[in-house]
Amino acid sequence: MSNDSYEAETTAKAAASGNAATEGFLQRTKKANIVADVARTNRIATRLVKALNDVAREENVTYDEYNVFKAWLIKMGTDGEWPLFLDVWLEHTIEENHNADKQGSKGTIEGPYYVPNAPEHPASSTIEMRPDEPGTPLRFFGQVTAVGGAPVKNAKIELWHADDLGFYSQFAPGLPEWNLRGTFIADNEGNFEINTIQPAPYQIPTDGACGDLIAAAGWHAWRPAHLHLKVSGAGHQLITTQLYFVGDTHLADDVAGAVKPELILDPTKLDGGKAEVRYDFVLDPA
Ligand code: MBD
Ligand code: FE
Repeated sequence: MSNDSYEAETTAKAAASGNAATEGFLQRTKKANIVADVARTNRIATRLVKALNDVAREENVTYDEYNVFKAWLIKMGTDGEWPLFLDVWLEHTIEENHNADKQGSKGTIEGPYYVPNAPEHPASSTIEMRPDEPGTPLRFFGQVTAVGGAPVKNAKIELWHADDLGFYSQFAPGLPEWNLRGTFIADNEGNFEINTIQPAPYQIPTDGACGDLIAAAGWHAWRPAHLHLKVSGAGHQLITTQLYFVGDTHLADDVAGAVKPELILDPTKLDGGKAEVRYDFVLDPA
């Protein structure tokens, strides 16, 4: 790859990726699905407002602190970082609620960088990447079955992940549109084999409102390296998940709280610096 595109990636700005995530979210969200249940809205909104006031009272929050908070919330909007903030610090609880009754594979959060309709490929394929894509080549393969063990014929595996510098295509400058994003159609037995590269540990943008909070509170911005997946099949429920890598420094302190023991891969190292790992997905009935 050219030095130009490296430079473009490393000059990625929080507001650019934040606003791209905000735009994508607004385009995909079906506002018609919102159910105006006044009693439920009343209960949840009342509890949220009370929680804020409890903290303000118990911590004796001053006007100076209140104004810093107000300015920070405004910045969150102008940086487009509401999706990032919510997906990092709240989505894991929503995901637990959503998948509580599932028997099949563990899910975890989607995060802010999913893009639908990535280019489709057959069961055994290489994901779109640059000719000299940096990183350890990874052969990721497995089978998609139903809870009872029956293969899910032609299951759909959507995979997206960061590159070796921790950047996502369409959210950092200088990357091809579908770099390290693809939709793979498993064979008649639900088998798939995807060639990609191992992503790098990932730091959420530090130069926007979320980064301001992290710095001010003395937290860190790291997520362990991860593959994002959506796996689905006819007659089955879609599962959104992520897979991590054994030994990663940030498995135990993911800023997004989205690691589960069932989601940690232990790839086999092969000759020539390559790695391979099997992961089978189990889908719940629709
Ligand atoms: C990511 O790549 C991610 O997966 C999450 C959850 C938040 C920010 C960036
Ligand atoms: Fe991610």
